[in-house]
Amino acid sequence: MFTHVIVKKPCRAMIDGITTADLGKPDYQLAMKQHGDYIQALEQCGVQVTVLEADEAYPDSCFVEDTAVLTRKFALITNPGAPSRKGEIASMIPVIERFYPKEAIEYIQAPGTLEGGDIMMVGDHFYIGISARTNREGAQQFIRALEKYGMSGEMVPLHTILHLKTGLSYIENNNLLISGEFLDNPTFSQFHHLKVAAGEEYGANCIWVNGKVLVPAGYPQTQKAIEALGYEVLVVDTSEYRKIDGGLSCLSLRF
Ligand code: CIR
Repeated sequence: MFTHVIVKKPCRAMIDGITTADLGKPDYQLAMKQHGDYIQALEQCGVQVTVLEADEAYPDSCFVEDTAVLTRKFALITNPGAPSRKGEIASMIPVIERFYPKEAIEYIQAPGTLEGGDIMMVGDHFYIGISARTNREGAQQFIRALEKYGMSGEMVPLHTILHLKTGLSYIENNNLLISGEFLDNPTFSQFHHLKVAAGEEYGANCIWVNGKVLVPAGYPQTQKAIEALGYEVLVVDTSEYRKIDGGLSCLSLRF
């Protein structure tokens, strides 16, 4: 169960966030409204939401998931692989220190890089995507930290997608939303697969929060498949974040 969530409001500069999508620039006002709806959905899941003010210096800073990995035993401050995002860490450290004692905060050190979007938690085991943003050195540092606290991690090389959780979401009870390059990956064969339908790939990024699942608006087959398993689904529109390669998981840290 999660008790806390941290989010950061999008800044006006978000319209210049890093993107590979060809969907045009985000509408900032609509993004703000969607952010408010996202917070409301999280509150419905019974968590206390800490809302950080926008940081105009960093266009992608609303995607707080990439700056830290919050486990039940320790916090990891990352070193984002995207050069324009490295500076986001500085303002997150004091926030994480409100929730974790200093001796339970670990850091990814250069040349290691790691972004939280590449980390998928399954109990005390963590899958780590090796991507354009997270390198093997960063993953090894994280695995060493996990082992220090009696947990474990393993690497999953990525081929085409941005982050591990762009294409995979663990929604507990052995259920895994899975798409694209992961479908035939034996690493995930022990999970019950919910295959994301062709054309709904963006819907693979959902979040489980205390028994409910937040699903992006506009992915009806994915939504139905999750509901069919008995989950209560909360639909949240993230259209403006999709334009800068962001989704539901990227917008929060859940712990
Ligand atoms: C970026 O490219 O870094 C942002 N525009 C999107 C980050 C998405 N974060 C995530 O999947 N965890």
